[in-house]
Amino acid sequence: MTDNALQPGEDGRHITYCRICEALCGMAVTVENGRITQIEADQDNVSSAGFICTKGPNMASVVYDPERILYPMKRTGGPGEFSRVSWDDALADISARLSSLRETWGGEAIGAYVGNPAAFAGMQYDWVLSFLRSLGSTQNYTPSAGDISAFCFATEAVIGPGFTIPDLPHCDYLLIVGANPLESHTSLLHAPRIREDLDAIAARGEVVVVDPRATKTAKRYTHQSIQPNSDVYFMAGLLKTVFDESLVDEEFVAAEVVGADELASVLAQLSLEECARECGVPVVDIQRIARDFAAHERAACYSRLGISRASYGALTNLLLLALNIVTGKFGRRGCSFMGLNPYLPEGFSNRGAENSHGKQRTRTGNLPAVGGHLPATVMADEILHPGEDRVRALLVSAGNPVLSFPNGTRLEEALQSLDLLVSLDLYITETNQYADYILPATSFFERADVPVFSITTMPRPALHYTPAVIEPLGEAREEQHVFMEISRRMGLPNPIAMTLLPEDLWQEHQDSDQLVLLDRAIRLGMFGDQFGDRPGGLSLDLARHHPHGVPIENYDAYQEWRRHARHPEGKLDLWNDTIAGDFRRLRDEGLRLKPGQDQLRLFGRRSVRNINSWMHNVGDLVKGDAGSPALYMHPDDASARDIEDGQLVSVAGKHRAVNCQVRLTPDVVPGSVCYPHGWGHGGASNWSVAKQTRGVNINDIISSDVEDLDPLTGSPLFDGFPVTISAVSGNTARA
Ligand SMILES: Nc1nc2c(c(=O)[nH]1)N[C@H]1C(S)=C(S)[C@@H](COP(=O)(O)OP(=O)(O)OC[C@H]3O[C@@H](n4cnc5c(=O)[nH]c(N)nc54)[C@H](O)[C@@H]3O)O[C@H]1N2
Ligand SMILES: Nc1nc2c(c(=O)[nH]1)N[C@H]1C(S)=C(S)[C@@H](COP(=O)(O)OP(=O)(O)OC[C@H]3O[C@@H](n4cnc5c(=O)[nH]c(N)nc54)[C@H](O)[C@@H]3O)O[C@H]1N2
Ligand code: SF4
Ligand SMILES: [Mo]
Repeated sequence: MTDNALQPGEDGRHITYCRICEALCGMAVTVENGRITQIEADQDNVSSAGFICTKGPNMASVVYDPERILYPMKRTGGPGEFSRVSWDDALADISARLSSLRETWGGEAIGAYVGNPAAFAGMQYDWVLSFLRSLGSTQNYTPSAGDISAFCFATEAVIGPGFTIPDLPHCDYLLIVGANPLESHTSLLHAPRIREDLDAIAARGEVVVVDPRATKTAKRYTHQSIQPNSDVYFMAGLLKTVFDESLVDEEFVAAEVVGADELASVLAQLSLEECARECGVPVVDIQRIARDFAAHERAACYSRLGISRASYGALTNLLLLALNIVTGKFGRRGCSFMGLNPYLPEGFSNRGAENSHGKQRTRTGNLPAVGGHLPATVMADEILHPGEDRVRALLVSAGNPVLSFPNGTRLEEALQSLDLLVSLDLYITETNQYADYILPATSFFERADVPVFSITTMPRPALHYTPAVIEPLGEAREEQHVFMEISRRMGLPNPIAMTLLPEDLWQEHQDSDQLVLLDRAIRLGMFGDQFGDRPGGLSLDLARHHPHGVPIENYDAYQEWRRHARHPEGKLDLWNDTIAGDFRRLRDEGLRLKPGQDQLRLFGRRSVRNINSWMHNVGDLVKGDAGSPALYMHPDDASARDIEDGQLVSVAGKHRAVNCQVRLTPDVVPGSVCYPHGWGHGGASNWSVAKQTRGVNINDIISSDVEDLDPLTGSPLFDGFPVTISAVSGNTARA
């Protein structure tokens, strides 16, 4: 029996890939008596070639966790008190209640929050949006404001929706600002063998890592320290140097760019000294990095979370993209370029499309949706704020916003005020303990998949298809089938057909699920087999016969952005009124949340042994220090406060405080402290192992007050929030 011919649950060695994070590492999974008994790296996966991290093999402990929810559950008592119901009863009641709420209050009464793991379940973000659209609702919340909104704001403004990525295989100088790919395994960039990529770039030239902490990535390459929440000044300083020292690629700018003059003229109003003072990077270092960057023909600047959840996160992302563009390091070999989207139809063009930013806004705080995603930062307010059009029912899939966003306590209050809360998850969590229904989702081993979003972030694109490795446990069901069934019972079109097909085909595809429709999209896409007209072209059938992945080669990747360019003449557009307005805000207000005299800037971190809030119930992943995160603090800041290593301290934000243990380390820049998110398990969640860990919920002390958010995205200040640290007597590490 060949590797890929196994049926789900059949004994043997199944080839698949991990979907915990964006690396999508190839896996070889042994199934015996229908159960997963071993998970190893797939040595032949065309992308990960034998790499796997510690979380991947531990996923079996999630699949078979005795605390996993395997049957539909209805709440029959207080938080966390559930009893088993049938799928039919659950779906009948949910559909009827949604229909009745919609009839009484209109579609806007129904909202959704779709969390991080949905990024690896086909097009879940898109078809949930379609589902809401079919109801007449715009209440679509995701973690984007804590993650990609700033990035997406910039890309959509300058080019059009899509993802720009560095050309790792050909780049000689990589400037990484605010990302830690050796521990996060990359984000908005699919490169499972990132360490080898970065080592090769460093051997050819240089990798510079701008980070307030000497992370694993920073330590391995050239580290440039910076103050949290100040990158807007750092990026402005780099660009200013580029303009002042004539490092602009004039030919490229003349041919492809509009708005560079406007950008140059606002930057002229800032001095390099001011930039250096604000970000803590000396003028000479800003100049050196700008010159080195410009001097390398094949250079790229890449960034992720570190610059995105800042007071000017959106503007910073725009400046970063502008740096790549005005130096001519865009759409060229070895530089930054737009990732391929093989699911778009052949001949696709985005010319003349409108920028969606700000077209939709929250009722409370007037914050914009970015790419159709509203900021979860104000979701609690949107539920609690009185009014005819408030959200009264919420569907939560693959998310735990009570822990992942600020002011979880207010969200808990809001969730309890809803008429209907439905969750699709693997566990009873801090969020869905309040649900009326918890519907059991499949783990990724229990479903077939193709990477839809990730493929657009691959410098070396490849199509990976995986069948399910095992049958769903208990009565677990795929999210797509649950949403399709609710739509059917409510008399609404199939949300997946709505996402992938023109309206005249919806009826015909009322029962088609996403694999069928994604196959159709890929076959009609620029590399597709065109249903036989282009033999050898892509189809899921082809991918099915190549379980280690099908590389997509022989095309000019660097020109992909032209299909996505919104500008009527296909230009890269660096200027608009929103950007001008944000520069005025910077000039008039500066950094609003600067720390006071005795305050420090709190920022976050990720470690290889955990993922956001949800693998903490796996004993092996939370042993020792891994289950007891500490507040990193510089020894100078500690001695100024009479704080010793290992001591319990209070970390006070604007409204609340938490207590945690301090670890002194010179790795964090003086003036800052560092603590990870996703901890503080409690309430009536059924994560008994996770509840024994000693981490606290750091989001308790970060503000979601509207005046503390980036007005262009609604992003909270996850990195750089001013906090006051003081010693606590006593010996418990729990707040
Ligand atoms: N302070 C601070 N806060 C942050 C961040 C930070 O850096 N600092 N990071 C932010 C970022 S980048 C993100 S993406 C968010 C994450 O925010 P969320 O997406 O809200 O939270 P997760 O912890 O990823 O929760 C995922 C949930 O999905 C469940 N789950 C796992 N697999 C599946 C599946 O296949 N199907 C279903 N239906 N459920 C599944 C898990 O049990 C868990 O309950 O957190 C944000 N919050
Ligand atoms: N092991 C593991 N992997 C993960 C996750 C996880 O929880 N655990 N989460 C996944 C998710 S949801 C995401 S979105 C990605 C994120 O992927 P990354 O963005 O690569 O992950 P982070 O470790 O948050 O990296 C952000 C870096 O920015 C730095 N930083 C903080 N503040 C600032 C600042 O003001 N300026 C600058 N220049 N740098 C700053 C931090 O010190 C950190 O090193 O990771 C994914 N991968
Ligand atoms: S890096 Fe780890 S968690 Fe991420 S895809 Fe690979 S094995 Fe899974
Ligand atoms: Mo994320």
